[in-house]
Amino acid sequence: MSTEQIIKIPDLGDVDTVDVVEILVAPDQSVEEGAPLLTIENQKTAMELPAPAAGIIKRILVSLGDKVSAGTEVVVMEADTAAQPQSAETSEPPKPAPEQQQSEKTSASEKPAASTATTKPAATTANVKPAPVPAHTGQKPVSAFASPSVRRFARELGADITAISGTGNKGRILKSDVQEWIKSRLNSGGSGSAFAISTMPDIDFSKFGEIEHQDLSRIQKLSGKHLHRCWVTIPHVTQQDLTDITELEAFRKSLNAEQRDAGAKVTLLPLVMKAVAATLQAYPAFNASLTQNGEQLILKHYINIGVAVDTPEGLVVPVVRDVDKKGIRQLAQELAEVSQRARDRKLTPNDMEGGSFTISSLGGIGGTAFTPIVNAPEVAILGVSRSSMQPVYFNGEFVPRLMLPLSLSYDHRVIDGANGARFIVHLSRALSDLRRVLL
Ligand code: CAO
Repeated sequence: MSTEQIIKIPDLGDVDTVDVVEILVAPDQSVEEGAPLLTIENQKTAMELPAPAAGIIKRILVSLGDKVSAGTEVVVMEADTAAQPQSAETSEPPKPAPEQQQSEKTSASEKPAASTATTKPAATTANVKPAPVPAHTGQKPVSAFASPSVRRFARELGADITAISGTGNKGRILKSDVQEWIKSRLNSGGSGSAFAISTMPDIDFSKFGEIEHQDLSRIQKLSGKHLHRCWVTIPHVTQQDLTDITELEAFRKSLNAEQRDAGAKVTLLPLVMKAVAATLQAYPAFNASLTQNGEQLILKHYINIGVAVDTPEGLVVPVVRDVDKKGIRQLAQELAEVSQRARDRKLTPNDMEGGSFTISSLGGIGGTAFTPIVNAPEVAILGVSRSSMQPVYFNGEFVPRLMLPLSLSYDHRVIDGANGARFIVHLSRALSDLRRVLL
């Protein structure tokens, strides 16, 4: 047997009006006796309005944010009279939430009267009956098992209470569960989608064989955080090219032959820096930063190139300033000096700031291509791999040419693919014929 009941806001004591801050049920949903229907709240207190009996919700008569007072009709339900509990005197008193046990004084008389059309929640949070674990109705439970104070806490932090697993008695969600949930979301950068990044599980590798622990260096820890942030926040595209540096290498060798005993040896890198500077002048968006609101580009009228230097402590990126204004010998000298200071751990913070573009050269080591990570707030980075002699089809025959692999990564929010390709083609031409740098 079933009867339709209109649930009203009970006597609120001294309080005139309260806000409806949560609607915890939906039409056609089955509820158990005592299941929370709404959360109502004013400045001082929050409370749940429990179902007076088991039954099915027919209509919700209020909306979120509505102001309600004693006697306001809020929910219509069809109560299953066969399932109604025993009288208030004989039923178990409501259990306080674990975090409220110290202060609560509950009594059987505070239990909502199931046989009346209106129901009377207690006037303070301390007296609120906890919501039962949702019944297995086959419907997605709208309600989570948490006290009003925990719900309020979750709401204030923007946490989705229905997504939180409770570790309290019978799965009750505690304040600490909300805090843990927020913490894990912050760590994972979770977006709430099914593809949110979860943290790596802590694996006991000793199960599979002998292991040892090694501390990361201070530089590795610092650069690791920076690289991670760059990788997850910048949509990267890497454009590859292979450029003919046969003439450039001949020029480099002649430069070094000229200055056998004086000055720093000219490696490929100063020549690449010079060609990059000319290309940045032709494509200023690559020598820029995105404003924090993502709505403007800050174009820099200086060309300061950071150079990734491999040191025993880890990767550092000292900056060579005004590359466009300096000659190749001076750049070679500065590069040799700054990379030595990097390896001697003598760089100052000033040496590493103010870069507008970065070059990472692994050519002295080897490899054919890689994906350099954009060094934010810059928007592009050039990776240089090892040059090698390759057969190139030219004028009807294969000729041996020295080919240099380039890998240009850029921030796709700022640079589109066509400009990425134009930049690398321009750079490639400048490296193939350094006279173009003068244009
Ligand atoms: N192809 C072929 N040979 C190359 C080359 C290339 N692309 N680049 C350099 N070489 C050669 C040099 O000419 C030199 O040869 P010789 O001794 O015969 O003249 C040799 O390799 C060593 O050069 P180098 O690497 O010491 O000098 P450099 O000016 O090219 O680079 C520096 C300086 C500081 C960039 C480099 O030493 C370095 O640390 N590279 C690693 C950067 C890095 O770790 N990047 C990764 C970042 S992401 O984790």
